[in-house]
Amino acid sequence: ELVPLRRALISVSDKTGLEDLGRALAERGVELLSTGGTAEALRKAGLKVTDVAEVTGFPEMMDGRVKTLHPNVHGGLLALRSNPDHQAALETHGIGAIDLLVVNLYPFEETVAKGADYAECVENIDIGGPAMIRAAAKNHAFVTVVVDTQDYGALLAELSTHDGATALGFRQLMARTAYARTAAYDAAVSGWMAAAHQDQTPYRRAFAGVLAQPLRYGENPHQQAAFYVDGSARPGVATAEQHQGKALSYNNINDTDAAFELVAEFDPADGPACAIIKHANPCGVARGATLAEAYGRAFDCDRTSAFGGIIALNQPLDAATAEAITGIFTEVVIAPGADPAARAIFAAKKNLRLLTTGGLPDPRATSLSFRQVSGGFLVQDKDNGHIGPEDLRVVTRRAPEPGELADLLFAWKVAKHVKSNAIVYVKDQATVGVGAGQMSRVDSSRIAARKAADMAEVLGLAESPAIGAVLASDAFFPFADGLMAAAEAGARAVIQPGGSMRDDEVIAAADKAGLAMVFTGMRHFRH
Ligand code: 93A
Repeated sequence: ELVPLRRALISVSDKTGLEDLGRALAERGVELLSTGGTAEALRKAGLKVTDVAEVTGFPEMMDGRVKTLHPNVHGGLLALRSNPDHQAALETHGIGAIDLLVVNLYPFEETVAKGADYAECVENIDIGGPAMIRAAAKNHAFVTVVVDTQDYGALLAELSTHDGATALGFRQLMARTAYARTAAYDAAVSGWMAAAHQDQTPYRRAFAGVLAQPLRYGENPHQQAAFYVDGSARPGVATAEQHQGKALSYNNINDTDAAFELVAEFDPADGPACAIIKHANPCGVARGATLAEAYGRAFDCDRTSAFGGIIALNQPLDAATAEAITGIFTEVVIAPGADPAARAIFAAKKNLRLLTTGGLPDPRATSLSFRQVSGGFLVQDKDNGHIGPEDLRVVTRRAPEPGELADLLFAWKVAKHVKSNAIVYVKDQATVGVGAGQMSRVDSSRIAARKAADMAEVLGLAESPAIGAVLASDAFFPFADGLMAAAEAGARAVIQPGGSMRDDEVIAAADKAGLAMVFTGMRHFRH
């Protein structure tokens, strides 16, 4: 099972750690073969290298498109050392066996991420590299393949352990890693092409991400987990810079994403907004004259649930907001930026993570969302549906007043980010009661009203803030009961998709209670 390394082919775009690796291999007497740039770097380091062109008998040609695609390379990688016919073929054709392949690919993902044009992205699709990686990985019974600069250390440790050889277990591990890399690479190409050709339909493309970080555990401590990124440059949790605090957990990443995607619905040009998330649902969302006020109003919606929550802001964190946030325990704050005074205030809170993103994502941009089911996964367009005043249909005798209309649109944006069945009460651009994730809409309606009553109690208000508030429902009311619960709680206006068989009954109930109701014609299920 131990295979001694005699001959290595190194062809790397990322030259990190190359010199040390080349030297360590040379010291073990391993012969080095390399492609142009890699050979040059190794020679500069004073090492002896054979050019791949010498091995193939062809110069690297067509701007490097054809360098290693040759039987003298692929035969050397694929020949079974245990098979006499293969050994005879090597001999007949003068092909030397290759025991170690070290390749990292043209930086396709990075080229896309930096916004390169179409032709440059195409040129950065590596062909020879993946071909060699797949060949070497197939022949892992005899060949060692390394595709990540991070694994150089492990390779050298393996060689030390086995006196210049590798064990089968190590080669298998490296082969698995290698196929994961080529699969992810092709998926990145496929995903980029779909985007470049403006075809985001969730088929005719492959899906994969690049491992960004293994996580300490998953949703629960007995679950293993990892974070994969898709290479998109979109501002968000995957691309954010973390300034302090321990590493994000699985749940943190999930909740931070939910928080930031929600707050991004609120254009900073219209003023500051804040969203506080617990278990992927908002427990408070508000606008304010200042960012600190927006936070305070979001916090007031449900002070109990906000404890240990995740806060997203649509504008850079300032000192006043930072000060207010440190009043209770918060897991994560994510914002487009943070000024130095705010950073200084947070620095005293060691467990508070601060993430900055440099901007807000466009909530109307297209992308895909995934959900795992047993035996596969579902893919769909991300819900980037958007409703403006022009899309609304007034269905009641009374039309919403301007203030109500602004609150209805606010409530609708929030409802889109609440697990179904979602009922959201809003007053003066702040949530005052959220009912989430119930199996029956009328239960969500009752919970939202009860949360508003709780808010009155906690804040010592004379009456429930649901009185005179507006309400959004993510999907239609199938019966009048959910709407009647809202009217009883004091709601004055309702936004909902419409489309129930009993719309007439629901509209009649709204008219009877003096409510203004608008239909959006679009629903926002979120399961
Ligand atoms: O253009 S290629 O697909 N054609 C090839 O035959 C080939 N062989 C290796 N690119 C090819 N490579 C890639 O060149 C490797 O995957 C590596 O990323 C890069 C190293 O080139 P250099 O040694 O000149 O820096």
